[in-house]
Order: sequence, then C-alpha cells, then structure tokens
Amino acid sequence: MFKGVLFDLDGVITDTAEYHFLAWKKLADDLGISIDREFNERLKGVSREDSLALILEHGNKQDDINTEQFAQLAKEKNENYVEMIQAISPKDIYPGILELLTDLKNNGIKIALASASKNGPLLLDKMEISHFFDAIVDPASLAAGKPAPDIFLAAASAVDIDIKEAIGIEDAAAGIQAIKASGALPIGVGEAKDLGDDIALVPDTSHLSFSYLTTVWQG
Ligand code: B16
Ligand code: MG
Repeated sequence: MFKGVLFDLDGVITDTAEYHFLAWKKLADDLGISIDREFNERLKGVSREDSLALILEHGNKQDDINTEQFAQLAKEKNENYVEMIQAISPKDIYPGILELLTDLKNNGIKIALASASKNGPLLLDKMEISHFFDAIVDPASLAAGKPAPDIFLAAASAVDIDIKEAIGIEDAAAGIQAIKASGALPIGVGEAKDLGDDIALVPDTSHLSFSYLTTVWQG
C-alpha cells in the first residue's frame, strides 16, 4: 500500500492554473508577445522565473531585457496573480479533493504539497486545508524545479517515506516528468495529448477517490 500522496496545487487542488495563465497573458500582451493556451501548457508547473524566460524566448525578446527588468516583470506578474487569488475560498477547492484529503488522513496516509508555487501556503490557508498537509516543500529551497525530480523527492523525504511508497498527482507535463524521474507513481489530471498515454489519467479531480488511488497502486 502507498504511504504518502504528493500533491501538486495549481490545476490539481484548485483552478489557479487559469489565473496563472491570465496573469502571464496580460504581461505578455503588454510586452507585445502573443501566447495562447497551447503555449501555456509549457508553463504549467514551471517556476515563475523559468516561465518568464520561456515567454521572452517565445517572443524573441530575451536579449532586450536586463536582469533588473526581468525581476521587475516577474514581480509584476506575481502582483497581478496575487490580486486575482485574493477571493479564493473553500468553495474553490476542486471536486473530490476535500473527500480525498479526509480519506487519506483517516487511513494514516501522509500528505505533502509539491507545488512550484511560492504562493502555495497562502492558497492552502485561503481554502482552509493547510491542516491536512504533513509537509509543504518550499520551492525556493530546491536546486532545480520541475521537470527535475527534486520537489517530489523533497516532499517524500519531508514526510519520512521512501519515494517508491508515494503517489504523485499532477496536471502538468513538466510535473509528470518530475514524478516519473523521482520514482513515485504518477497520476495525471488531464488529457493524454498533454500528459502522455503511459500513466493513469483522470479527466478531472472528481475521479480522484481513495479507492481509485488504491486501484491504481495495485496496478
Ligand atoms: P508562483 P504547481 C506552479 O504551480 C504553476 O503551475 C506555474 O504556472 C507557476 O508558474 C509556478 O507554480 C510558480 O508559481 O509564481 O506562484 O511562485 O502547478 O507546481 O502547483
Ligand atoms: Mg499544476
């Protein structure tokens, strides 16, 4: 039986993936760079700084921006994003997630947050689910972000389990790659065209019940 579940946040626990997209889109528009939802798939799960670098590269503007401007743009995007998430509340928790967290707790399964977002703790507080989490990895403490396995390895280690005893849940291609590289068992929320057809996939979080996780674990 698995001993821990390592959760991504944006796009798995709540719909903040959409707010990230809107905030990046506004910044990109201001810079005269056009980004669409297909391009956005490459930003999901990727750190703030790496996302900005990808957008600048996409608009071929990477050489026009100095270090100071880069930091200012990243700050602007975050301020806009933080404004958008102020109204997040327990009603924004995705379907099935509260029940899953409750069932995992009742079954003695460890729960950790493996989100690339520095706003993760704020969001858990706003949704009033912080108490479910035995550990929250600080993404700033890691040498490499997703698709590197570091965040999932750190999450498993923070709850004192072997990574091979963990399930990782993700909505992003970079996140699935990170889970695979870590040695945990991946479950994807989304479509095979984005996440691949070689892992367990659910179309949305309402399918993420404790019994579904147990079935996937048993192969
Ligand atoms: P922040 P996740 C990721 O969160 C988002 O998917 C990604 O779009 C965002 O750029 C990244 O967090 C950093 O977020 O700017 O709030 O620190 O999907 O890993 O939970
Ligand atoms: Mg995500």
